[in-house]
Amino acid sequence: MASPSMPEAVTDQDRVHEVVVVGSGFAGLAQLLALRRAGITDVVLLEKADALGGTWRDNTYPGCACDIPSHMYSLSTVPNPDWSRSYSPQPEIRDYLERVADDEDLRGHVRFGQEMTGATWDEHRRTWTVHTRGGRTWTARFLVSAVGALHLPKTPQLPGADTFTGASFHSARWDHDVDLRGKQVAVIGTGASAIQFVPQIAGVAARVQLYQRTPAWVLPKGDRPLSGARRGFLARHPGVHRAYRAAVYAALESRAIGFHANPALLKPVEWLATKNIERSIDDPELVAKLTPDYSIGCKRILVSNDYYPALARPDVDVVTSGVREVRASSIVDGDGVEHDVDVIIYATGFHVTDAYDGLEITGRGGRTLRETWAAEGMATHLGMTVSDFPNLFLLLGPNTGLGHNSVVFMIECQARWVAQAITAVHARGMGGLDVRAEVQQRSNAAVQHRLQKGIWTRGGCTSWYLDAAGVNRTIWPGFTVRYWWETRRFDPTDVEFFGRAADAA
Ligand code: N01
Repeated sequence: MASPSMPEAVTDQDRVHEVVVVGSGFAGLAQLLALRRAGITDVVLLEKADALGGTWRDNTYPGCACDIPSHMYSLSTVPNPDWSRSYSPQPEIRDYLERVADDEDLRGHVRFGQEMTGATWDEHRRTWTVHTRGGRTWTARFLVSAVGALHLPKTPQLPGADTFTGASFHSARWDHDVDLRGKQVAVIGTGASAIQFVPQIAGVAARVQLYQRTPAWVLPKGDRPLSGARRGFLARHPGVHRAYRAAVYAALESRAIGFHANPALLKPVEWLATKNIERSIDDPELVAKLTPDYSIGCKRILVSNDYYPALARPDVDVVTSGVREVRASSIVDGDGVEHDVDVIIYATGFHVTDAYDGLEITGRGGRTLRETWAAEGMATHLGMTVSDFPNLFLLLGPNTGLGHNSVVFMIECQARWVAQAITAVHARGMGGLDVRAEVQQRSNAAVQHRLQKGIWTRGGCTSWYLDAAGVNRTIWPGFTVRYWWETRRFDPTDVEFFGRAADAA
């Protein structure tokens, strides 16, 4: 806010900030913390909504919870010994992020209601100008996009969907005003979101019709309440809590051996998942419908204790013939059978490899990120920097997602590296940095080479990990410890520094 003596023109919004961070989920908050630790405090965080939390604010569907153990799904610098369960429910994770902002005094950086629509690099001033919906602009020397990898819900255009007269919504925008009691509810999709909420609405709705295109591999979830005594003990003994976190991390990381190094090691896991179906469901026809025909790990492995029991209920139908047509109050399935429907819930995932397509991010030479990636694929260095987009950093960018461990770990590696990169610019008194094209090319080629050996390429499935050309642009192909190693120290020889800071805007 402008101080009384400050001319109107030099408001917080108009002046050149050191860093603008976009998004207030785990990534945005982790970035604020890492920048502060590096002594960089002139930072504004733009948040499109009126509350913090990113995906953990937006996803409020019944049963929404973490499918990674809670003690690894939190910031290492802001440990939380107080998780109530081994896999925490969404409200607890959202509250944790609110608490991080309060306890770490981060709220002063946040500007709510500021949705980035694009950003433009000014070569002369060596600044980024961020455009927000509503026509405002924000200017900074460095721009960190922490908008998230799974934040734009994807709703398929089913034939006739616009003629449907009942309620319909995407699971990531759950409409809590729609009362499902006694309704005929159609659920489209059987991914990580659907398997969490279907057990919650089964028995509430009169009937649930679950439209499954591809079955998921589902393992039992080792979810249990964590006792007050145990939580108190971890709170009193931070060293034990750190050791516990390390043990959970090691257990998760060991899964990577099967994913990356030797997919044959996943065979026993596949056997366990098959037994999980057979143990929960008696009907052989349903067992056959729910048994995937691709290798486990090719898509994200899901965990649940109540999904299969819900599907075994007499008031839940699994429809595998597809959706031929949506009518005013029904769905005609692929076999031509018409099902009455009052509510349609789309659990159909997110725009992932096209998540940046809607943002006009214009770098050097007036070329947008969308044009660059359309021409060359989503190539980056370490998922964070793109050549000809100087002073821009992407958090959870291409090929830094995980199928086996906590993305919060990746986020913290990135936030630290970004702070180091900005510090390196400052230390040299320069205006900015741009990753060398050959470094990006080498780095990207190495990632793609390793992906060829992984289960996602050889597992016999298609998934949202792949872009339109079938190239995996989502997953980090290796142990996360390798990513930590590659990002632990910013290497100044990877980039070109340019412009004396004194000459900049
Ligand atoms: O989405 P998905 P999600 N007609 O993309 C189907 C994270 N997450 O929201 O497999 C019919 O996995 C599609 O079918 P198919 C996590 O990373 C984390 O469930 O493409 N069906 C699939 O079954 C997760 O992986 C937590 O054949 C259509 C489903 O819709 C990611 O979010 C919790 C269709 C989409 O599944 C996404 O999960 C929840 C169509 N036209 C989510 N289009 C945590 O706990 C799509 N489908 C951390």
